[in-house]
Amino acid sequence: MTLDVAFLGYRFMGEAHANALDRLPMFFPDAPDVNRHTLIGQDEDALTDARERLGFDHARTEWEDVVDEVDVFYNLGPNFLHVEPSVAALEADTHVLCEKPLAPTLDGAERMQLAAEESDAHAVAAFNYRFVPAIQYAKNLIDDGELGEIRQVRGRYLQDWLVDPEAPWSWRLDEELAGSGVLGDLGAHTVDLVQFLVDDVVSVSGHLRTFVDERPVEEGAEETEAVTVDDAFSAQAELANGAMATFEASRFAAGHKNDHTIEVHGSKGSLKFSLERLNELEVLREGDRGYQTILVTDEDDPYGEHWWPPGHVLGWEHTFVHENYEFLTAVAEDEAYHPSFADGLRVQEVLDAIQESDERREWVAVE
Ligand code: SOE
Repeated sequence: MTLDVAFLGYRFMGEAHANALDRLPMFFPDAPDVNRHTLIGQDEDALTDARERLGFDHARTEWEDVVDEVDVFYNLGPNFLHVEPSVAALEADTHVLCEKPLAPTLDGAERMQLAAEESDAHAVAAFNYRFVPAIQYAKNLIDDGELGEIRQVRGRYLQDWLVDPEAPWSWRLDEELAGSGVLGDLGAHTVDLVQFLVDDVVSVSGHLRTFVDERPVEEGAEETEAVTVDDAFSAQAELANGAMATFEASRFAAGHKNDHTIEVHGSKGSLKFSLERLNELEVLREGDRGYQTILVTDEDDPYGEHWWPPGHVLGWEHTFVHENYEFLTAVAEDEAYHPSFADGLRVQEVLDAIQESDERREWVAVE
């Protein structure tokens, strides 16, 4: 089976997913064949260049003309373009993969999930970090009861690209366009991982801050634009299994480029994962006096047989290869796939509750 695909977006996420499609035939030869049908974007010059570079047959500026012409629609655009194109594609029974956060607002995410329920197509939320081999190894340990009853989880995601007050404004800093700031951009990943690894978040107490509320419209410009989203957030949470969780994310954490960390403590042991050392998992089992570092690159580790000999490590881009392999296989074989729009909505409900809790200055239950 050959799947015709369209991408909306050709920048960071467009490149990450195009690179993943390039890798599949060599390393995952049983993946379905993909035909890069149409690339969608607004800026005609950049689009023409990207069409060639990313290997698409056609380039179009209107997503409305494309969503029912292909088998699979990748929504890799900015957050404000997540809802309408994804809903239209699902109404045409076109399979959708949409980047995170699912939508700028809870309302938008609910509309997307409703469209997913009414469609015959797959509706998939792109949380690529579920596909880190060490994260899947951690999930297996937790599910097998190796850590016992899980009592505490700590997740944080730190970047530093906004520390400089002169760093220019972008759509990511605007509430209308992005929905929220670091909460949706980075917090969404951590909330998804905690819900994937341990359990659903059922109530939260959140705190959001904006440190710099105006930025130059572009590098070096005098003119400024308001920043209307959060620069950093922290939250404490209760999970459905009774565990305590804490979340933290920032784009102001000087020295941290892409530092995503999860720690889990159970009645029989603990684990630690850091995206900066993504081939490793630190595990402490009952009776151990310290953490042991496991290199998750063996042939029988998740996705290990597809890549290099043990110890020949993988990187950030491989998470997208694994994600695309699972997604396209689920589409071709009509199998269930997670994370789905329902999982994405569940994350959005948590993000919304964190924002509401900050506004109300009290704990909020996740509906
Ligand atoms: C930018 O903050 C960003 O690219 C996020 O949007 C991604 O989701 C994350 O994986 C890396 O950082």
